[in-house]
Amino acid sequence: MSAITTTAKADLATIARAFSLRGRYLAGVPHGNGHINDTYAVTCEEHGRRLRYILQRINDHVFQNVPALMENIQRVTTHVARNLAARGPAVNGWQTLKIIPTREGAAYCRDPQGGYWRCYDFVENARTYDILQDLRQAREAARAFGEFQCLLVDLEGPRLHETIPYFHDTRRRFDALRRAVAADRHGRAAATETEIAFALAREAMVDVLLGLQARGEIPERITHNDTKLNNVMLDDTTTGQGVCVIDLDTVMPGLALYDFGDMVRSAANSAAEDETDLSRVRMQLPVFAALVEGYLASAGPLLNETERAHLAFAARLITFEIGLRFLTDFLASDTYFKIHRPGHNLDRCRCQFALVRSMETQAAEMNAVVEKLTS
Ligand code: ADP
Ligand code: GN1
Ligand code: MG
Repeated sequence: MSAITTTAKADLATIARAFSLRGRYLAGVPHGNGHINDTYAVTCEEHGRRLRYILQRINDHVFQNVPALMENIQRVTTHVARNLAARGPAVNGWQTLKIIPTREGAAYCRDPQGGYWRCYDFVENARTYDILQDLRQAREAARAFGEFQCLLVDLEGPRLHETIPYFHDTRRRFDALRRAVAADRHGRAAATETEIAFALAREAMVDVLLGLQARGEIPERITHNDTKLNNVMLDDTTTGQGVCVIDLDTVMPGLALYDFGDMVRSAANSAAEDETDLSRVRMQLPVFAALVEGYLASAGPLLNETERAHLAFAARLITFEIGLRFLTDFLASDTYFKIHRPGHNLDRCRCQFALVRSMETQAAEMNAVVEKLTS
């Protein structure tokens, strides 16, 4: 059922050896819960010491220009590393992802089937969470994503490549759903009438941030664009602090509000992203407040008044947008997001829409939190 392709163990060892890893290859095992790439933790041994790396097959169905994507990541990681070094040694234990080049010095290699592979240093003494454990984690995760935006404001050179054009164009996401419903190529629309009606009733939301951007009221910035909770590593030994922002495939021009919104979608949900008992799905206001607090602590000075005024709305919009995407993928017979059971994308969609509803009923409280923390 899972779209995870099984890479034979022997292949993984061969691919690992294409990179400049230290030590002797011991093992490689699937790692993490990403929906897009195939991720493996690789262990090597050097002088009796174990070292780990992340080896990833990049999803080239989703990312159609891998060389451009890797060029972005190289520029971004080099720039963040330089800015961190300028701040002095290991300020707050902050790190950036480090690309391990191939033995030929390239940022990625290809396997005999044409698959694209890259390798990163494993960020040790830290981990990601699919579900938030406490308010401190919310503050730390949001602070780290905000910090990441700050570290990129002075990125020099040409505009970054758009690795997925119109990624957060909610109007296009909405229209794509409408087209998928009309085509109904896999006969799945009848099972989703309630969700389709929920989506269509909220069309008015989809143009709000696009309109503000078109009118120049909110600026384009370099943003992460995939700020879900499990894309930031938090120290799991002593401090609990944000250590490293990962999953940089979608770092490109975007809106700060999309980044903030996706933090709320993924961290403030009281349940898992694919929870089927919708009575358990709720937007937790104290978590929202901790996210606002953490995000403002780092990115606050960057934001203009219009951005600040739309923080709560952005959370609702992005949750709606991801719900639209899960539903569209369900109707298209699950070709984009990895699934682990039949109907998985529909379950995810229902959960996102339940979260949207929860945010709608708490909109006034969410805005009051923002007002209090920004005044
Ligand atoms: P996807 O695009 O599929 O979400 P990610 O790049 O987010 O792929 O990687 C999937 C998971 O692997 C992450 O959520 C994280 O748990 C883990 N991971 C990724 N990169 C690293 C790294 N450099 N060090 C440690 N763990 C990592
Ligand atoms: C994907 O790659 P991952 O699992 O961190 C997706 C995001 C969605 C998210 C929903 C490139 O994120 O846009 O919000 O799933 N990434 C891409 O969980 O489409
Ligand atoms: Mg990820």
